[in-house]
Amino acid sequence: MYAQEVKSTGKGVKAPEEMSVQERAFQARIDAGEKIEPKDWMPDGYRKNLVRQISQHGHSEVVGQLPEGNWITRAPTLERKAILLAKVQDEAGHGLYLYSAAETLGVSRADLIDDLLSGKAKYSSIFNYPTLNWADMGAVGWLVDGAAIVNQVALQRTSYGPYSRAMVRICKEESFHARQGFDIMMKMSSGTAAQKAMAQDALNRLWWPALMMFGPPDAESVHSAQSMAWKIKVMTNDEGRQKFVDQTIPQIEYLGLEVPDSAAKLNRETGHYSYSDPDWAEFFAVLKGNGPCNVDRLRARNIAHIEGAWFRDGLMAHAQKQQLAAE
Ligand code: FAQ
Repeated sequence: MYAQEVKSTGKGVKAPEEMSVQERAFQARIDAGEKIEPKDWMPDGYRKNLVRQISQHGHSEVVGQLPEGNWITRAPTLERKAILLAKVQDEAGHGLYLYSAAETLGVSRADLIDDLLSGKAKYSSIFNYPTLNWADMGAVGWLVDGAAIVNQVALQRTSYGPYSRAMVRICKEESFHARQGFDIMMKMSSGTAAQKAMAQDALNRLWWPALMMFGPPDAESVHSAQSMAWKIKVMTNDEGRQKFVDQTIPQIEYLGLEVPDSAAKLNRETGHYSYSDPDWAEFFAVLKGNGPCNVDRLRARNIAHIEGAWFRDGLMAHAQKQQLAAE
């Protein structure tokens, strides 16, 4: 059964007969649905792939604060401001859970952050798009957190224990985020004609980048085959994208807005919507650092890191003092 799966996933995944005894035992644990814990033996490739994915996930949460943080001081009411503030603060917390999960694999948080700041590590492409007005706060919460949830709900079943447990908590918070976004969209799309037009415009701009969040098409995904075999990922990029499209189009219709894709159509037999591909050339350009906000995002993170040095130093000095007192 497993051999067949491996052969069909292809792309560099070892067949059982090519595995060492240890690797076979490890794969058997994964196939049986067991969680792998930090002190368990694991193949180097599993560890590296997890560090890559978890740290980039963490970086996405941290950089993801910027497009919304930008609107906290301009929220239209005190209530909206408090909600947005709480949401952005949650994203910082998600970054911390994820960096902690990555650290259980033997890497240092400082090194991971250096990789983000130098531009070596990736973060989600979506955060390289600007948020131009208040309707974008609705569209980000609804579409971006909505897409993140589709992925993260599945990741609760990932094989690495600390990552999976971090996802459980993150998903609870993300569903509040998506609801607050949808609530903004409801208000705007049932408001004045100008407000409804703003909601439609935000949807039109963020729809395609939201589809790109799930990664390149399966045929071009570098890591999917091995990540699926190890259950680091539990659904493919295209499966996630389809789920998102299927859940979001009825919500667009409920809002009375137009689906930004004229080819989107429900297939009543399969229950799935067809949809057009986003512009993959644009996606790869954003990954290479050439999106509308890549330079600004990295600059903002670098400035925050430099300006926060005194705070980190203070925390370290306090921790050392406490340790000395305890000895
Ligand atoms: N953006 O082989 P694959 C959030 C890279 S959380 C940038 O298919 P994989 C919450 C990929 O890293 C959003 N890079 O990769 C929030 C790889 O490059 P590498 C983040 C991308 O890993 C809401 C290369 O392309 N969620 O938004 C993207 O198997 C609101 C080849 O691709 C997660 O990170 C992309 N969209 O599948 C926060 C979930 N797609 O590393 C604030 C965990 C691909 O070899 C406000 N991650 N790449 O240099 C995953 O599930 C996977 O990593 C995928 C990509 C599905 C994102």
